[in-house]
Amino acid sequence: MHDDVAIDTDRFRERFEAYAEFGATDAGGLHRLALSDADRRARDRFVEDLRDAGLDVRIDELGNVFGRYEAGDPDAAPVLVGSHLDSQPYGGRFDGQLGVLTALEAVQAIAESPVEPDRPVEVVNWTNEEGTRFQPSMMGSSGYVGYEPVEELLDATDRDGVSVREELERIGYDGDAPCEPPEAGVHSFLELHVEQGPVLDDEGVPVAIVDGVYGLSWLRVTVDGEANHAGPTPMHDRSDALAAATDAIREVNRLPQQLSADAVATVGELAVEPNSINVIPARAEFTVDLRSYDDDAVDRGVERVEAEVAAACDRHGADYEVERVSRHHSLSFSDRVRDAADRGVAAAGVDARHLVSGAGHDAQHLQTLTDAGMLFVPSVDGYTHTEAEYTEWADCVAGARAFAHTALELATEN
Ligand code: HGY
Ligand code: MN
Ligand code: MN
Repeated sequence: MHDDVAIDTDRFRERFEAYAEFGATDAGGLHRLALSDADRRARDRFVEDLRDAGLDVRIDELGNVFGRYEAGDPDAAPVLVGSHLDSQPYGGRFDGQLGVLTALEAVQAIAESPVEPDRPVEVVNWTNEEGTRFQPSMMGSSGYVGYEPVEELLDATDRDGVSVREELERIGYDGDAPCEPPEAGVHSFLELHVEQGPVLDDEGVPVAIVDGVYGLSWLRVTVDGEANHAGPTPMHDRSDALAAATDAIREVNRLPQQLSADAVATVGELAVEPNSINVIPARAEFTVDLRSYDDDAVDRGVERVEAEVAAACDRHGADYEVERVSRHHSLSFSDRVRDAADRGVAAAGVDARHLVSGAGHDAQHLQTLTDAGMLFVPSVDGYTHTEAEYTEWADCVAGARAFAHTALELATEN
């Protein structure tokens, strides 16, 4: 166990406040959609900080940004540490950003410590973790582990038809490095993230070691009816797309308790065409986000959503299409990283407990490639994906200390 890695709390805080300016909202949150100009400004500052820290910078085809600390055996598989800099629309400034800056600070603290790691350590900012502008979410890590083909991910488009490929070129992050692990493979991956739930804050515990992540399915449902005049068209003579969609959405919201104790379902997007006060809706499009730690419950949920959409459209004489946008499986993180985290937390002298994550994270892709794990710090009142997201700075520092010690455990274990 090492107890001589020190977080530079001034540097850490200064950086956090500086990055929080890139896409800052008036209410103290972040509006920094993937590959937007605000994302570019955060990326540019990140590259600058990596270089100032003496790290070798590499940008891959999907815009993932790596800073490599050349330590120990240069041919050894590196430890990867990091998270994402993109945010939700009007989201919080801790989700993702805290993880990237904690990883950078930890690597600098290790480099400044008397301990020489046995292997390189790479800091990473993963492209488009949130998946709000471009689907699927966790895009950069998905391409990196080979879960989805890089070419397909580059062709993903946003609501305006702009592709990932075009935006990467526009902001100058269409990197040359292949989007794949190094020849030597990856020794392990560690990510710090805000809990995005109330448990740590309720219990007054500063850090969690994450045991696993829920399974997740995203669906996009399109319902097509017939536009007509809202006045003279009798109710029995309509094919109202929005009425069919809302029938289905009501059933989607009743579904979780029929699936598993922890299942959740969310309809986050709804669009109506022509969206006119006196026209019967011709088209309604909505999304469904289904999650549970019980992966089978997610699959059963997808089947049930499709059945409820079919039944509602049948009742309303409407057509429909259900697109299965993405599917991420629930998983447990590796014992090796969780054990290193137990040692790291002890070395940092930080109180901790274990938790499972309802939110998706890049770490769940990395777990399919190597041994991965996560640390959480509290979200005050559990708020996240909103400007109200907040973590006490003392908890950010405790998390960074635990993270740095855990990363060092991984970088020096034989
Ligand atoms: O959807 C999620 O769980 C993550 O915030 N992208
Ligand atoms: Mn996140
Ligand atoms: Mn998020």
